[in-house]
Amino acid sequence: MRRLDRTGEEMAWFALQFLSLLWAVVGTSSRTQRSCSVPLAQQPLVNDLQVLMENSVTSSAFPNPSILIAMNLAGTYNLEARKLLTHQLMSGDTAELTTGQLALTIMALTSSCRDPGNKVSILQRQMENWAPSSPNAEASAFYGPSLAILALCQKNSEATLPIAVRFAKTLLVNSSPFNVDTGAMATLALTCMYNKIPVGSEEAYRALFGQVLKDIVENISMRIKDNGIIGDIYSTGLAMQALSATPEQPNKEWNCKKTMDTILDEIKRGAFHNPMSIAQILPSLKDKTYLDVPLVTCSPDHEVSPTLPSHPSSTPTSTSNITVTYTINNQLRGVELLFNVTIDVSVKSGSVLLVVLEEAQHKNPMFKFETTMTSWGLVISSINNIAENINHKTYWQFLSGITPLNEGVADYIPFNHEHITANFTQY
Ligand code: B12
Ligand SMILES: *[C@@H]1O[C@H](CO)[C@@H](O)[C@H](O)[C@H]1NC(C)=O
Ligand SMILES: *[C@@H]1O[C@H](CO)[C@@H](O)[C@H](O)[C@H]1NC(C)=O
Ligand SMILES: *[C@@H]1O[C@H](CO)[C@@H](O)[C@H](O)[C@H]1NC(C)=O
Ligand SMILES: *[C@@H]1O[C@H](CO)[C@@H](O)[C@H](O)[C@H]1NC(C)=O
Repeated sequence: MRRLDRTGEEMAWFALQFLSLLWAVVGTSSRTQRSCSVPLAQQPLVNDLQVLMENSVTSSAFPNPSILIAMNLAGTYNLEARKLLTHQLMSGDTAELTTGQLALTIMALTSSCRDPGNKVSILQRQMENWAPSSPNAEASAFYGPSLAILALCQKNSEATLPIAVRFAKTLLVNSSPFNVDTGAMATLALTCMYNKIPVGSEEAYRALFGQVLKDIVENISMRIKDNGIIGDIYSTGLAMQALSATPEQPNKEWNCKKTMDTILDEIKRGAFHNPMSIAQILPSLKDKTYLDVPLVTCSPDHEVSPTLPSHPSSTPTSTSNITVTYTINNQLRGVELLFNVTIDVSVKSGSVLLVVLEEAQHKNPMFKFETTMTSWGLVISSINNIAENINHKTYWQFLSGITPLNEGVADYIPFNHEHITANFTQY
């Protein structure tokens, strides 16, 4: 019996190998040799990260489509979480979503082998009416539309062609400062379109997409630092996807292994604990890109158990307090409302910045603030009655000294005597 089982297993294994070989030959458009893999010895680290992300899914949490995409691309461990999140996204109200969120939801449902139904036609209509807010819109204004073109391309590339052409031409003439996250997402979207234009049919379209891809990839490549980080550590995952999928290579060759090694070091350092940050890095750690979303196969009995993660509670219960200097500064709105005030607050060492804000608010009502929930967690949307405004492109930017923070208030841990400023500014 046992022998027979083994033979069956082996045959299945060989069949699988053969299939994946075939897949590799057929599906060359999204697979490339440019990718690099996580060394075997480091895989438990990546498993732990995935478990951390999957365990953030609860019935009360903000349903985050990026997490479902990452989970499905990586191969889900926690099938309950997958089921719950898929259900939440299936039954969520489409009308409340932005273009980018709708696109992510479509890709998430596709990655769970669900039919996104009329969500696709709704998104298509939104994109047919899309125009950048101004001729020189800030780069990040293209992030959501990039997601939309990627999702639509995967569903119906032919109908998406005119939309994508308009999008590409708009990108070509835009001259606002380059943004790595946005450039990476635009690269994935236009690579999908590029790959789906039949060779020889419409050379002009291929040339257009190729040209824009070349420009963006060159800009991404200029943001590669000596240690391999592309932009900052939180844009690197998306940039890796872009560089490994694009048909247009940058002039300067990208050392994928160096990038991978530094990211693994950052993971060890604990830099990726926010579930959304994991969702954006995990595909690259698993040698996948968002272009693989339509290729996910869903077999219900495919459950993988990771080696149980050992999570030593890395929060030493320190009793010492630190002092943080906190300034709120509005030089932008309402002549009679301008303020620039500073307070010193004492918080337990190891507290996140949000605790500093709460303590400041408690000590002086002028520091009162409001938050909004997003896929990355809490955003500070208003301080001292001055609120961010999309139409005015205003927001509260957080800085340490004069350097903008690269994490939000619920993740960033201030050090003793740090000077944090919340500055009301424009993007
Ligand atoms: C556009 C953008 C912004 C815009 C958002 C408004 C707008 N115009 O749409 C603005 C300029 C306001 C912004 C602000 C900040 N951002 Co920002 N932002 C982005 C970007 C490029 C795209 C987000 C997007 O459109 N997603 C697509 C839609 C469909 O998804 P969504 O979930 O609905 O998007 C919302 C959230 O992403 C949210 N958001 C944007 N940034 C941040 C940051 C934090 C900490 C939180 C909690 C939420 C949040 O705003 C989006 C629109 O509502 C991402 C890049 C990325 N890789 O995700 C960075 C990114 C999310 N931002 C980041 C950061 C650090 C910030 C700031 C903390 C910077 C600072 N020093 O002040 C502030 C937030 C401060 C605060 N008040 O709490 C980091 C987060 C990294 C991390 N580990 O937390 C990212 C990943 C950029 C990066 N590579 O470093 N951001
Ligand atoms: C990228 O860089 C080139 C010049 O190197 C520039 O012309 C182009 O507008 C930049 N931006 C984008 C989004 O490609
Ligand atoms: C705000 O106050 C700080 C000191 O409290 C000062 O250094 C800074 O120049 C002020 N900024 C403005 C714009 O007034
Ligand atoms: C230490 O920080 C906590 C908040 O984290 C605060 O409530 C407490 O008052 C502080 N202790 C001192 C001595 O300042
Ligand atoms: C704060 O915001 C104002 C208004 O946008 C801007 O002029 C100033 O340079 C900003 N300060 C810092 C330190 O970024």
